[in-house]
Amino acid sequence: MAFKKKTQAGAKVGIIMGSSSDLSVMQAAGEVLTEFGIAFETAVVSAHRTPELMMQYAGTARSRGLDVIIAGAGGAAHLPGMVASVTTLPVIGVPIKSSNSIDGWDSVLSILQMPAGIPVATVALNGARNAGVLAASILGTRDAKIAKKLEAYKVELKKKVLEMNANLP
Ligand code: RP5
Repeated sequence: MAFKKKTQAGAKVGIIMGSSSDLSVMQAAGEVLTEFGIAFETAVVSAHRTPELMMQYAGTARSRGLDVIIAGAGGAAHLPGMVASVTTLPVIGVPIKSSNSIDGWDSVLSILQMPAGIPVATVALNGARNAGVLAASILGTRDAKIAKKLEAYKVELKKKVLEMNANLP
């Protein structure tokens, strides 16, 4: 099945989402990966509306060179869990408060409450930025350059909090 996707050369992370309506949230994951110099690919893959495509995507992810998959979905958010059931790559799930979400809990619980043996590393509601940082951390376990960038990132975070203290009225 043909599908339109954007791929950077040597993509290590796959960012997928159930609908292009998820993109405004999911793009934060791509922004982080760009900050860390990690190549990624982006695609819309719907568990419910394109199940064959989802199977194809997840089934070929490792052989195509991906190391981590970030999957975002809203409402009855089955994409991350179903992808995790097909691939042995780590899957990070991003619950999204979408047009078909009641209040976001539906997406959170659909992604979080996986059966034993098929984990999805679930980040906060709309937490795509943390998904990107977590993907970088996974890659950083065997890539010293990424690990160094993560260290510098944490130093910056620390600085910002110290600045908050300095600027308290
Ligand atoms: C989910 O349904 C998608 O991940 C999206 O969050 C939500 C709404 O999809 P659209 O109706 O905007 O295509 O499967």
